[in-house]
Amino acid sequence: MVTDTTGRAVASAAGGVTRGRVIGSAVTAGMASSSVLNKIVACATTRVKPFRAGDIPRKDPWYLAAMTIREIRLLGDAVLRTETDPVTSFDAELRELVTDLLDTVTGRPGRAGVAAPQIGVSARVFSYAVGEQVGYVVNPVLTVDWTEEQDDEEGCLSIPGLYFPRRRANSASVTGVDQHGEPITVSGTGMLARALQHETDHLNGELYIDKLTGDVRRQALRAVRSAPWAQRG
Ligand code: NI
Repeated sequence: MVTDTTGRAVASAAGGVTRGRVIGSAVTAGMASSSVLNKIVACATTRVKPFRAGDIPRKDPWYLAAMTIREIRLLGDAVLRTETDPVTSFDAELRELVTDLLDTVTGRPGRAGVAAPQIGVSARVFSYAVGEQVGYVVNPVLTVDWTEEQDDEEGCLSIPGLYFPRRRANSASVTGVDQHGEPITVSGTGMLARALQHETDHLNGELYIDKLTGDVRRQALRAVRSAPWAQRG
């Protein structure tokens, strides 16, 4: 694969710019031949893993171009209704899943969380991105505090374009492990608490519309049925 360790040349080539630097090949600033560029573009459109410091993605433009933003499975896809398996192997496959979940949640604006089933993987892992709080949890166990409730509108990437008020605990905490099996805890209130509850539900095959009631539920079911993306099954 023709790239450097930062993925910078790949991103530049993908954007049609020829100032990329590629270690160990003929490409130097301003000299990219079309054949080499073709190779670089081919890499960019298949799969390129950029350098990453820690688990939090950098947001430079070149980095975004090299992210792996996975396609989101939509309501009607059986994987969303399947209870996920706990992660037991803390291997390269898990690291790739974690990277993809982080890329997929941070690579588009307005995303608060992505659960593994939403990218077609039936494993107990989700990522979240609420304000400055970005991360992931493997094998999460949810604890909620119903002392205060919230009833704001909620949405889901797998049910695109629709939002309905959904009652949630205002405070939630998730314990689990990181990609190396080390214990981690994520706690929050408001939007983060909502995201932790929503994403853990995904891992149990549950979607937020399942627990709507009354008129809101009827509205939601009607809207889902007539949504342009709805899969009939
Ligand atoms: Ni969702």
